[in-house]
Amino acid sequence: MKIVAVEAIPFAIPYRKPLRFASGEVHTADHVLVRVHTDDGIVGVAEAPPRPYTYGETQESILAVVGTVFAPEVTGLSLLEREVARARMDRTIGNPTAKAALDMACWDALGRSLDLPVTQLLGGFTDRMRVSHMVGFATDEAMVAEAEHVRDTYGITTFKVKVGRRPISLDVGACRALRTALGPDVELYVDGNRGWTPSEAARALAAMADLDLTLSEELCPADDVVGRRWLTAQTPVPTVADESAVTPGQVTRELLDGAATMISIKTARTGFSTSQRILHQCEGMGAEIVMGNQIDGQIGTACSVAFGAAHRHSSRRAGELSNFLDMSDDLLTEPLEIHGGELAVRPGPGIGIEIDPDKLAHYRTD
Ligand code: MUC
Ligand code: MG
Repeated sequence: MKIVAVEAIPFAIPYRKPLRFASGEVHTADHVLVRVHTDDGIVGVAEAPPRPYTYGETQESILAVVGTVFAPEVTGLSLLEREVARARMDRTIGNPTAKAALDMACWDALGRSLDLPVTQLLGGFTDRMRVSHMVGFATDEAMVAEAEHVRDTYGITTFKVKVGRRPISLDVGACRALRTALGPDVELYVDGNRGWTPSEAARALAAMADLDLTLSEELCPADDVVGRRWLTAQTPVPTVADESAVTPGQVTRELLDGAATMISIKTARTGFSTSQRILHQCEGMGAEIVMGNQIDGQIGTACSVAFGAAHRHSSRRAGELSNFLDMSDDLLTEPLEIHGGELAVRPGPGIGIEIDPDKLAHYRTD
């Protein structure tokens, strides 16, 4: 169970339809595949999605930090020394998706070594999650058509609508069009990716008061310290901290400040080890959580559902597990499938996925 090598492989898979949101847009999944090799021939895998507009990482920076800093720090450790690996990686500030991918690849290798699914090692609560679909910026008609297609094809009835545009009336109109078209039985919530000021956010939420929004995520920047508290104190819609709550310390700050009432957990940025800390922290503080999506491919989505389904607290709400549907292809031998609005955890040891060598050879860019 000793780590003997770590590989970081860049790849690029185009999106059929780009995702647009207030802080950026994604046209290509230019991710990094991280592979951890052990002395007994086990290989654990995970992927890191660079999100420069959220964390400052790029594909090149992930390759560099894994190759030159993290790989030497974890090589020689046992897969059971995950706390040592985490402590060593934490000497380096930032780089959340690079650290997370390495952490999850180690868990995958551990599961494969023990011939047990990671989801059972983490908690084994259930074997599936309801899926929430993210609708990016487009015309009202295109956003409605996408949501209807996803509902009719995959049975998904929970939608996160990207907001944060200027003028705010664009987003208010889109949310109203979605509610009108989809009816009262679907769940709608919004994510602003820091696009609005607190006063714009307050006006927009007031204008949408009749739309039965269940959550409002990251409507304005974390540095709007007083404004976020002011907003959270006045809105009856729970406020979710996403990119403002990437570390356990930031989670504490957001919740104790009254800047947010709920937390989005993304395994793509906190792996399994730190996500589990944040999950327990939120449970202890009485804060609900959402399993978020870092615009993950199928590898990242398999990680997210393995984690989300493993715990009661993370499996209560629909998880954001459908962004991979917009990719033109992926690297797995067996694609993930959403049926009846649910995604099942992959059976099998580790995360339960296998990389198709031909697809990797085709899409790798090194
Ligand atoms: C989300 O929930 O914000 C968009 C940017 C990012 O960092 O994650 C996505 C989805
Ligand atoms: Mg978000």
